Amino acid sequence: MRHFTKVQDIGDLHEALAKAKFVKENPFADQHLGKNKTLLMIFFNSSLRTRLSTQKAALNLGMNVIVLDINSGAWKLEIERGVVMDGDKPEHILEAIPVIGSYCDVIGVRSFARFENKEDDYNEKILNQFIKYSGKPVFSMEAATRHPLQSFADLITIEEYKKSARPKVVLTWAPHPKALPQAVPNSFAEWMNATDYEFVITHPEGYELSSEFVGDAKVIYDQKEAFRGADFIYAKNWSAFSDPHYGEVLSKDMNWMVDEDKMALTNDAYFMHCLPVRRNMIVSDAVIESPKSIVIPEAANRVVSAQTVLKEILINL
Ligand code: AN0
Ligand code: CP
Repeated sequence: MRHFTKVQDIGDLHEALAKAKFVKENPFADQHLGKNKTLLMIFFNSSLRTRLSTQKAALNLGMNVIVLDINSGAWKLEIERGVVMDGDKPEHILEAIPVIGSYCDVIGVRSFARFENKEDDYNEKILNQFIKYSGKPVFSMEAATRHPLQSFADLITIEEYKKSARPKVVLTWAPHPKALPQAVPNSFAEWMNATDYEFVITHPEGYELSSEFVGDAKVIYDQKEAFRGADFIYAKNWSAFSDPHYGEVLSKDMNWMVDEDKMALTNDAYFMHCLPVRRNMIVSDAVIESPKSIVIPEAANRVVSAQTVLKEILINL
């Protein structure tokens, strides 16, 4: 594996899970792999988990780490080619990327959907320029359409907690005050569809995700019906994907919040969320604090997913 941006890049999922298990049980077994290798993480957006877990993963592998927050301290970057740069952006991404590439061996990029142009977002305009112009292996730390390190950690977590071979996993939309990207639900759906789990997506009408990601998942508009018999409830807000409402908030219907009454409809399901989560919007205090909430071990597994991916990239350098 050279670049990691989507589920297909990790190869066979059973093998990937076995590799993740080894990494979790032997976090310092591969310290030699990263010796004198530098990871550079570049953030166009905020982060708590991704920045800390990916840095920890790299340190476990013996790597050196550089972190660049584009919005605090770096020059503002022009993304479009052909513009007269007489505005507030002193540097072009076409110089910045190869310069960044010359300082490191592996690059992690966080670059959310910008909701300015759906095609640019869904063509991964920024991430793909790093792949094209940096000369280095690139991995996504949440890009416009996917968050594969999160989805891999989610899969690892479900494998650890599942009580049957084919658990019922339900991805549910939940309300949020601001427009959020579709990357987390897209990616979660992509990874769940690569397993043999029973996978259901529930959301209000108008919040349909791209069919590329929905795949063969069952879409149920009645949230309570979707929750019946679920083994895992995975909550997430996202903004509309469909035209002409791309990137818009169409509903803040609090009836979609995950609460104890709805969890009571499930098969004693575990509650998951990628975090950060807005309490009493997405999920009630009682549910997120309940013994069935596994959001903390889920977040802890972000070190495991990042280390498994970084190890594969280092092996293939
Ligand atoms: C981001 C999102 O919804 O994509 C990051 C989640 C990991 N969330 C927020 O911006 C709140
Ligand atoms: N889940 C996740 O990626 O969190 P951060 O945005 O804090 O990195």
